[in-house]
Amino acid sequence: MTEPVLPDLESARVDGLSALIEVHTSENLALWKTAHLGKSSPVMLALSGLGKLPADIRPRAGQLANQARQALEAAYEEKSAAIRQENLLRTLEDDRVDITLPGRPARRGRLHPAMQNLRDIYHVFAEMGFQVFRSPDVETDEYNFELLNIPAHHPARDMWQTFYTTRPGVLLRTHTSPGQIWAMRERAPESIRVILPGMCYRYEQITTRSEIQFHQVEGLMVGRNVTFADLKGTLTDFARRMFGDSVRTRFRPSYFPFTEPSAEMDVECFLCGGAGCTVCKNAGWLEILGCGMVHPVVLSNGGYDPEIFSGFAFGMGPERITMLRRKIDDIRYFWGNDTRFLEQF
Ligand code: FA5
Repeated sequence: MTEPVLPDLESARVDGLSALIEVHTSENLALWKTAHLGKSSPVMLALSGLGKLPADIRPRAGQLANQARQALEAAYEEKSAAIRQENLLRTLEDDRVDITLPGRPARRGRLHPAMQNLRDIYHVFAEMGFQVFRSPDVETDEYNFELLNIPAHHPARDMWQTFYTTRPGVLLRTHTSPGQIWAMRERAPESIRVILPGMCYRYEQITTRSEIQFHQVEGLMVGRNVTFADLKGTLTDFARRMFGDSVRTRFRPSYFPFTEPSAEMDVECFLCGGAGCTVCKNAGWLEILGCGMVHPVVLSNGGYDPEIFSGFAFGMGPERITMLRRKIDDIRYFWGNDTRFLEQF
C-alpha cells in the first residue's frame, strides 16, 4: 500500500499566481478562477480530500491548503479590482465628450403672428384704459343672437352662419359680441371699458380674406354721456398706433342689429396702396371692424337703463389687421401650420 502524501500545494499556488500574471480581461479572469479556485482545482480538491488523509498529516495539509487558497483568493481580488479600474478608465476615455465641439442649436419657439398682433392690440387699448374680459367660445343662441337684438328668423342672421352642436340652441360663437352681455351683466351699473378677444367661427366660403375660424377683438365702453365722437376718437387713435400716424382710415355707415347708428371702419389697402387688387376686392380699402353705439335694447338686456347710460362697441378682425401690417396676402396662412410662414415672424 502506498503512503498517502501531502498534495503539492506549493506548485498549485505558484502555478496559479504565475498564470494570473497573463490575465488581463474579465473573461480570462473568470476562466482562471474556475481553473485555480473552482471545485476541481488542485487546491479545492486538496481541501475536500483532507478527510481521507491520515490524521497525523491532516493538520499540516489543511494548513498548507488554506494558505494556498488564501494566497490565490487575495491575488484574484487584487487582479479583479485592477481589471475593473482599467475598464473604467477605458470607458471614460472612449466615451469622453468633446466639450470644445459647438453644440447643436436648440430651435426656439415663438409666438404665433396672430398672438403677437393680439398682444399689440391689448397694449394699445390698455394705454386707453381698456381691460381684457374673457367670454365663452361655445355660446347659446340667446347670447349670440337674441340678447343682441337678433331674434329668430331675423334676416341679419344670414350674415352669421355658424356651426351648431348636437345640443339644441348651443353653437360656436360667430362673433365676440355676446361677450358684451356677459360684461354688462357682470358690471352693471358700473361704467365699463373692456376689450373681449377670442376665436370666432363661421360657416362660410374660405377666401384669401375670410376663414371659418378667426379671432375678433370686441370693444365695449358704457357710461354716462358716451358719444359717437368717443367711438371715432378711440378707433382713429387705435389705427394710428397700430399702422402709423399717416394711416388713412374711413368710416362707412353700416348696419348691425345691436348698434344704432352703426359703421364699418376701413384702412387703406396695403398691397395696392388704394389702387384696387384681389385682396381688397378692388375697393382700395380693407374693412377691419364693425362698430356703433350700443343699441338701447342691448343696454337693457345687459342691465343698464338706456335713458341714463350710453355706450359704444366695436368688433375687429385682428388677422386682417396683421395682414395689413405684415403685408400677408392670404388669411389661410394663419392656421395652415406651415412653418415656412410662421418662421418669418
Ligand atoms: C361682427 O362680427 C360684429 N359683431 C362686429 C361689431 C361689434 C359691430 C360691435 C358693432 C359692434 P362682422 O361680421 O363685420 O361684424 O365682423 C367683424 C370683423 O371680423 C370684420 O371686419 C373682419 O375684420 C373680421 N371677420 C369677419 N369675418 C371674418 C372671416 N370669415 N375671416 C376673418 N375675419 C373675419
